[in-house]
Amino acid sequence: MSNRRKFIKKAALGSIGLSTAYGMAQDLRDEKTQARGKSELIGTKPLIISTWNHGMPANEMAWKYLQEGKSGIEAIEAGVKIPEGDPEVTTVGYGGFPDREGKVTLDACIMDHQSNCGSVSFLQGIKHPISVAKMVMQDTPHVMLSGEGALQFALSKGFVVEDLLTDKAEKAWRKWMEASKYKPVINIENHDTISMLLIDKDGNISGGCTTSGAAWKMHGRVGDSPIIGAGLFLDNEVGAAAATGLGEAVIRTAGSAMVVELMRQGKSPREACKEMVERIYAKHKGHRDMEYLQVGFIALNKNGEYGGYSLRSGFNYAVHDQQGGNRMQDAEFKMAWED
Ligand code: SD4
Repeated sequence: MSNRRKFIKKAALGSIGLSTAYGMAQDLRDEKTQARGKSELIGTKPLIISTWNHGMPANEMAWKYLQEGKSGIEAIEAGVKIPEGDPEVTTVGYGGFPDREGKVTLDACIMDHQSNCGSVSFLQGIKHPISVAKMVMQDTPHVMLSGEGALQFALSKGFVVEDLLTDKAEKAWRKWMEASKYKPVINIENHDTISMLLIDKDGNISGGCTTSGAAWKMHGRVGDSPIIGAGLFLDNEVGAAAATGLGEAVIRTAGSAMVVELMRQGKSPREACKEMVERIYAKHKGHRDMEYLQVGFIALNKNGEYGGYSLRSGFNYAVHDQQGGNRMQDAEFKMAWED
């Protein structure tokens, strides 16, 4: 029997005997997963998915952590720290493109299978905002710390302030200043947040998201990425979703939370991401953001199905499981880049 069939059989067997109302809903979802068959992507647990090409090295590290028996949260943190620390990645952490005042300001959040979550926004001078977000989750009574307060908290935890503006990013900013027009270039300079979702071998889900946000944003601007429900959301009974793209559009529509709710109603991860993108498109017809609007979602569910969908072409994500190893997957999209 192929691993895939074994997995589906196991998923079906796992659902037998559940007697609560939730259990019945779970049964239905399992049948749906089987009925959807080959038209959907399905992996084996553990399964990790991450946005964009830098998801590959991030997945690799997260996978290593899971193999060593570390928790989902530890794996997420270790994974996304790779692009956070890479000066060549101009959209996350160190080396991220700055705001219009030349300041690198970072947003990040993390969430575990028990719905614990932590988040930092508008954080400056700290290379690994995901680690600060994790400490907000674990060591404070709060979910979200912002700006100066987030920085003070980080310092109290032993983080050190570093200059995150690389020569490359500074050069790009000075060039942008020549015309200083805010018109994010889709898929190139503005839309490469790393969002990572994983389901571990026991079926527990966790997720994280970290970004330097939209390049050339107004000082103080916070995007969707640190906002639980917008840039990231998960419900361990259902699945997880995360966003990339123009954060304002994702916040307006509570993007990731909605994708999870659509999965709860029985949609596959791909179908849920698609419906959310369609909804964002419909809501933004005639909106000034439409000219440069790009949004993409990735999602996975409890049964190991996963998928992604974006408004415009060019969005991809990295997938890692035992069966298929670490690989890139192009997301389906609504329209081509130039439309
Ligand atoms: C933001 N959503 O700050 C982020 C940017 C992004 O891929 O996703 N980049 O709006």
